[in-house]
Amino acid sequence: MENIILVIGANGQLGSVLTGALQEKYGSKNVIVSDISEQKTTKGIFERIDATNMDRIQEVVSKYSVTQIYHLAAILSANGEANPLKTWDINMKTLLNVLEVARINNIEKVFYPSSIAVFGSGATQVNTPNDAYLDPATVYGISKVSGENWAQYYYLKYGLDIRSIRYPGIVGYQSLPGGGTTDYAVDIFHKAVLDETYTCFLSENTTLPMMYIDDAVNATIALMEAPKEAIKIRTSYNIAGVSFSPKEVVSEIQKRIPNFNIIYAPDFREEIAKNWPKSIDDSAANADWGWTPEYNLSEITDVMIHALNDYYNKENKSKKDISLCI
Ligand code: AKB
Repeated sequence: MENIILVIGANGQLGSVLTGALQEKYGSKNVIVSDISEQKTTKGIFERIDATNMDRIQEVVSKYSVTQIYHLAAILSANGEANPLKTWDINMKTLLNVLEVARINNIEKVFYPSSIAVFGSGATQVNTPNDAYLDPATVYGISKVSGENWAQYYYLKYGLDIRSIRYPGIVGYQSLPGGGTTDYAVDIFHKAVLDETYTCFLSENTTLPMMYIDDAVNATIALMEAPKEAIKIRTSYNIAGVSFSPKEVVSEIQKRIPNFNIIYAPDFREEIAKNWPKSIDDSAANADWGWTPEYNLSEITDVMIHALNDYYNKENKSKKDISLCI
């Protein structure tokens, strides 16, 4: 049977790059691109979906005889704190709608993104294990812990083949993140390339797990393509890339742009970050489906500065156009 993939939330930071990779792998005609906002970054078949509306998901699934769903829509950690009840409502309603549509339509596979935000002060912060105690301090984290458990419930109760990854902060030049605690690690490169001072909302020594976007995309596709019997964890897999602090990024940037300047003005996101791991134990992902990252901080810095220089030099673009630069 041919794979027909529906990507929900395809305009987001990960979605816009992952969708392109899926189109390349499975063919554009087999990937249905969807988002609550109009088509932005990717070409191909587009359907506007507000995932809080189950009937609309069902309509698109029926129209294209969808066999796989990647559900990427969510409100992230920092934005989520501005309106906790709305965040809970949207993050949970969209997931439950996807799970129900998947169950009713015998969807072959579902992908659900979780996050390092599931961890809180009860987890060891260095090399945080997959099965650490989960006591998140943000509503986004609470929704992801619940989502992981709902994923496992649908797997155990209905046999739905749902797979999940706990992403660290994602760094990429192709798209901007929206409302997360790790967003600084993208914003900083834009400011550096534009010769502007960056005001950082985290403290200089706040270390967080991060990952280059190509690694995140590769991990997602590797997990989804692994044989079913290899998937032993049905809540969510830890995956690690590289851990760094703002100070360490600055030092890498200054090797390439010596005049780059940063000011530290930590805000509420510092408190969120302080509760998250500094590094991640991803040995289960490695053992079960062969996960290994490729990019270290120096390589990430090279590729970000190179690509953003090209981007800004080319057409005198402004930062708000960045999502169009793939
Ligand atoms: C965020 O900062 O909220 C996200 C995440 C780690 O899930 N990037």
